[in-house]
Amino acid sequence: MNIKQKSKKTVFLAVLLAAVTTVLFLNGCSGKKETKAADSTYDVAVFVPGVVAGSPLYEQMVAGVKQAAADKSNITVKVLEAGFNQGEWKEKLMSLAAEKKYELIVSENGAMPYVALPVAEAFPEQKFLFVDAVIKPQKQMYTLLYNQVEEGYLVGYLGGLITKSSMKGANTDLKIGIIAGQEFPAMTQMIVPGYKKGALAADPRIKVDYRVLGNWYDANKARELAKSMIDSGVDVILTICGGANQGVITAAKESGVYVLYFDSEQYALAPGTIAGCVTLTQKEAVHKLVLEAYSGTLSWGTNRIVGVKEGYVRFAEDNALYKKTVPESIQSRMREKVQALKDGSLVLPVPEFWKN
Ligand code: RBF
Repeated sequence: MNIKQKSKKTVFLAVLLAAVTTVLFLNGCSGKKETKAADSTYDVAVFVPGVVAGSPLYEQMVAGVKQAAADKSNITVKVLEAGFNQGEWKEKLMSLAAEKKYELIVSENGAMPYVALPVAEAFPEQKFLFVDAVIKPQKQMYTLLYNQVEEGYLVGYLGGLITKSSMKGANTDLKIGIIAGQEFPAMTQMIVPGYKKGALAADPRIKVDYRVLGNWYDANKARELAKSMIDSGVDVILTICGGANQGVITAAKESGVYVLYFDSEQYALAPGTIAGCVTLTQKEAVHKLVLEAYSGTLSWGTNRIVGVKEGYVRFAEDNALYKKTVPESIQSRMREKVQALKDGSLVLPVPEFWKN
């Protein structure tokens, strides 16, 4: 190769290198859209505000997204457990959105739409699906809120019927309990008031002992708390403290009293101890909503509130373990209440605060 040929080759290589660099650079700049066109995936991130294991609604949310991904081969799922330090959630959500990889971020609990507001502002293309939550219409968000007044009422009524019954574990005190992981608006304005109302519908003399654990994971502390309630005469406890629920179940089992379980059907965790489960069809809801978001039919900026009538809040009354634990006289009164909520002869609206 002579000098002329050599320099020709150098120029050619330089031009080629410049062209390749330009293409790579443009691809990098154009970001998500171009990459998406190339890989045509629909990427969903599930932001878990806590950990999945032991938290009934988080488990259902993840299962619902995974079911959507099983239906559509180009839906991908990443699950991010943001942990129990709530002060870190905003930053973690911001980082997730900053990846600009996910068409949809799915999360759950009443605090999350508010945590996400500044993130939505910073990333106006990012879409969010929040379940078990509500916020004023925001065009990047869809929220689904369950009527937890009804949900609390059904277990409160059952607790009331049990504490005044002659069931093996029921004492003569008319006292039932509720243990919450932490105090938050849905707890104080829907769940606890619903629970109390249900209990009083069973017998107006019933007292409700409401305690707050202070976290969603400490089963030992939950066990002690439950034990002290039981010692003071409580014979039925509604447990809503995520991974710490196990401690409440242990204390109840040891003392031969009853547990009411929230959000999912879990009689098998402690047959004979778990006397009633009220469930939310969150897995199905998330599955359906993710598919709608995927196909472009989800109407962003919508807030939906759903309850017993719409089939989203259910009392798990067909389970053999429930039928074995609770006498038929109580089962039939539960059926009547469920029917009353279905046919509208009993109306338990969510407070105005939630209706944006
Ligand atoms: N529920 C859980 O089961 N596990 C949790 O870790 C958990 N963390 C929560 C954190 C916040 C800030 C809020 C508002 C709620 C949390 N919940 C948790 C409650 C959950 O969203 C739901 O309200 C209850 O499970 C009752 O349906």
